[in-house]
Amino acid sequence: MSLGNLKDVKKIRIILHIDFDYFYAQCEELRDPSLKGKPVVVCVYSARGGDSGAVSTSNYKAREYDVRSGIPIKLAKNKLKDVPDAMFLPVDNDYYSEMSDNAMNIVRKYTQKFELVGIDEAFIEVTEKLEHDFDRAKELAMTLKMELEKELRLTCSVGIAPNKLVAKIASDFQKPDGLTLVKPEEVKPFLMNMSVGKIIGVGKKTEERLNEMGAATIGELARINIYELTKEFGKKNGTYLYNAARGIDDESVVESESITQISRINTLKKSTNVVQEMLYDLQSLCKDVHGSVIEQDFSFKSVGVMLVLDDLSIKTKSRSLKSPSTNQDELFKTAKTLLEEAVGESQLLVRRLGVKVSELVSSKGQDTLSKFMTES
Ligand code: DCP
Ligand code: CA
Repeated sequence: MSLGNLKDVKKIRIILHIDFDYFYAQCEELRDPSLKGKPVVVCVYSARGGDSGAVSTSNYKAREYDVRSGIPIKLAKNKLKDVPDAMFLPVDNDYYSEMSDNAMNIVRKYTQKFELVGIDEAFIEVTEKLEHDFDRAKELAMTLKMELEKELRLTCSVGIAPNKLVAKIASDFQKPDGLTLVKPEEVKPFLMNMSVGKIIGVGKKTEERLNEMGAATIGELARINIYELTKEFGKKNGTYLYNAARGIDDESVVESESITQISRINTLKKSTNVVQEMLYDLQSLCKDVHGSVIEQDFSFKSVGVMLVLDDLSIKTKSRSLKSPSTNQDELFKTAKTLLEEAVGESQLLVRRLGVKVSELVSSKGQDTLSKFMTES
């Protein structure tokens, strides 16, 4: 290999886009496994009451009936009117955020170049870590998928490519539970027959306009010259489309703020308001949270508990410690006191129980942010 080529290899990045499958609906299946196999529709009911509002997302069974994000709930009910086991559930944003935190904390462990781009998607860059080796990136993605499945029972789809644009298209390529690797030399053929609507930022309007200009696929878009594109869409967007059609995208992975908390949540076998009956779960949640704290070299200065009560309302309590701790017993004792207080203040049964630690400090004594900044 000539020196020039070697330089080019050094410039090539390896970026993964991770996107969780039918996220809200998958979270619902997790807390109620009896939903599995049934069409599940997660709904944002509007204040007007009844069935007014829109579908937030649906699982893949419901998508077979063409029930998708954004359609009116009434229309979704109509499409599923002959399916007696179809389930319509209200959104539970707190729960999805908690699941997202847990999932993203696992993803973050794989690299410091982590960018959160939505509740259920993230980019990570592993170029240096894997010494420019795309085959190793595929192995890393498989390990990550396995860990997410084992720890949280969540499936996701992963795209691996030399840039964010192609990685995002790749993660969408084989959904659900997909893994698509697009090596630099495969970028052009991969994009060729893809619809222009797959390009990040190309919405319905732009897609229609491009279709009118003779570009239904990305390959056809690549045949339109830059002058025509900038004339139609302006300099910035025209240039973006021109580059995108060639699989070129230099956007860097922008590191998101580092971890601020670590939490775990469990559904109790039986709803109860007797603290004694929750201690086994509390102990196991504390053990998991503590394990994650130690694994990531943190100590914590604040402990919290979260209770999901029988009417699905949420009660939280937290307390700051005198000094940062790594002690599992201190975590358990504090969480137990908080649990007793929380249960004492409520008449309702507890359905789900969560434990959280926050105000994380790296074991070297620096706060989390400065630790990541000095290491990056
Ligand atoms: N979402 C929403 N309303 C939309 C689109 C999405 O409330 N119009 C929410 C619900 C989704 C989550 O955001 O679960 C993630 O959006 P995605 O577009 O990634 O869709 P899903 O994860 O549901 O499905 P997919 O398997 O296609 O990724
Ligand atoms: Ca998703």
